[in-house]
Amino acid sequence: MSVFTVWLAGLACMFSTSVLFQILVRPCSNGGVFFCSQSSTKIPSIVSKRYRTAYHFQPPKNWMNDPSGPMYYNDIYHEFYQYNPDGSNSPSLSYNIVWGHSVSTDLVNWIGLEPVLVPDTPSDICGCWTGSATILPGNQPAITYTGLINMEKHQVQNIALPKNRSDPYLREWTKAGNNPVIQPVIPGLNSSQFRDPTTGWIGPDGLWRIAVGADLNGSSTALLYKSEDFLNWNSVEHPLYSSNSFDMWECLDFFAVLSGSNGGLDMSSAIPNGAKHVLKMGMDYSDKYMIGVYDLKRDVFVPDTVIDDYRLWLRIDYGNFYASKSFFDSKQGRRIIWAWSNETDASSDDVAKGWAGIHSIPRTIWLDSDGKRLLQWPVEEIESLRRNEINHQGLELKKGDLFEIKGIDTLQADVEIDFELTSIDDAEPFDPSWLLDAPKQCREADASVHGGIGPFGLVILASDNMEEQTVVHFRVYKSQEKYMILMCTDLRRSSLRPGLYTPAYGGFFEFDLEKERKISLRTLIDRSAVESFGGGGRVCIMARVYPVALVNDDGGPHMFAFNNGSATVRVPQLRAWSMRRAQVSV
Ligand code: DQQ
Repeated sequence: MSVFTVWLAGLACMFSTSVLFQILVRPCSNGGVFFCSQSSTKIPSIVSKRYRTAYHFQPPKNWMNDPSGPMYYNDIYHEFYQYNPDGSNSPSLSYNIVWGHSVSTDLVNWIGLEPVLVPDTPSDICGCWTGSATILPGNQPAITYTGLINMEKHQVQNIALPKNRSDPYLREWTKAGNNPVIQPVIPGLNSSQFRDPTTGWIGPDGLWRIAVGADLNGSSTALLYKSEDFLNWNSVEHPLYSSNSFDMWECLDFFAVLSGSNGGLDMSSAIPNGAKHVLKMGMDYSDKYMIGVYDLKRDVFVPDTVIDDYRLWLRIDYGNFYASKSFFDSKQGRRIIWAWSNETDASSDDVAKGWAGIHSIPRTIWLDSDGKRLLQWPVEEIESLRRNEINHQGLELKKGDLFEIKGIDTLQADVEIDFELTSIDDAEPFDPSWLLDAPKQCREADASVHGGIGPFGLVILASDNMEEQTVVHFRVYKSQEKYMILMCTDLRRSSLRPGLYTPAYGGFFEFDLEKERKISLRTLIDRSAVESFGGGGRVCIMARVYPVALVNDDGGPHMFAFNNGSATVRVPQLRAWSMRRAQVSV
């Protein structure tokens, strides 16, 4: 089937198709190889409703950061979040931050409620920071959270319980009378780096446990605490896990997973034999994780592999995705994770816009059948927003080809595309040192650089003249016995607007191309949010973009599938939908 390069006409410069491609992906901007003309595009104000996401969660106004204590309780999903009630900037050093609250029955449409935790007691007087929720026996929900107790940022751990469990929305919460339930009294513990208690789990001795991230003698440590009643806590002499690779881990998450099953496990119940455990940690503004076992005798987490250099640790998401938190969804028997995605405009822009921060789409998360990495996929409920399906089959993308995807709302879309490799002989050699810095590889081998197999992928949110474009693409390399796929989301030409953070994000995943020739890509486009899932959710990349074309173009920005590698790539199936607006925090 032939592929159309639809915007040949109207371009100032005429080259052959493959060179044309380079013009299109390296347009009239810094670093571009081919220059057509300087941009004369007028940059409109960033204060435009068009940048506000339509189906990613955000409160009606102001600043939001970490998801805190997500849970499913009595038929309702609860989304708590770090919220600044006073404005759309990060409150200075997060002083006075509160727990915002929204509820949903479907993880798509949300009702905004009043904050549940505000700084009003000595144990949280300067801020109610991140924490978790646990469903205790007798269907009793409990929140564990960090309180900031003074301007020196000293941190303690607190408990809160619902005031009235028969209120279906759990609108009011009572702080425990014995707060703080945990103080930073361990020798060597830095009391200003001691926070974000996890969801509780029960050990074989019937006692509850939680972990708290801390800087202990300069090492990042998951401190372990035990309790009989969830109200009175004792520190355990040894940590759950610690590493000297970094000084502090934020927003720890500890959960069990079963290899070969995408079902979730409830940490409030006994974990079946053979389950693996995951320790997730926030560091350096990225969420990393280790897979291992929970040694019940020693009460420690033992990673399957210990890697000294944390740059090589696996990441939940390789983009703008931080402070993620997971929970067990007893309704569907799955584990769900979501995270904060910060704005990447200037903080003065956030003040002007009056809002800042969104949450990723809730994702089901599970362990791959080889036990080596987590897989993620948007919860199926999000598909209820799909409309106007378009479907293309049997496309063939030769080197330099672009295929325009038309007939859907390119600002609010869900795109699923399979790229089938016709041959794997052209794969270029893989250099293991690239694993240390995949974004660098995305910058150097970007979409305009011809490869053996790839780059191929999607160009989205592209302006009429292609000066602006966001590119999500893959490239295939051959390592000794396996194939390594690089997935990138390249924002470097995403906007003509000055003052934005526009990196190229990237991550690698192993893929058995001898067995499976199709590499899938799913991209959720939601105005200023671009959330992509590569290779069936092996690498996920969340990104924020502010194209001028999103405000200026009446016809809407363009979307293309492309290939710029020597090997022809087939697209056996391309399905895309417009996405309806969800009711978020009404
Ligand atoms: N944000 C919270 C902290 C957490 C940090 C404060 C991570 O509890 O460590 O808003 O983004």
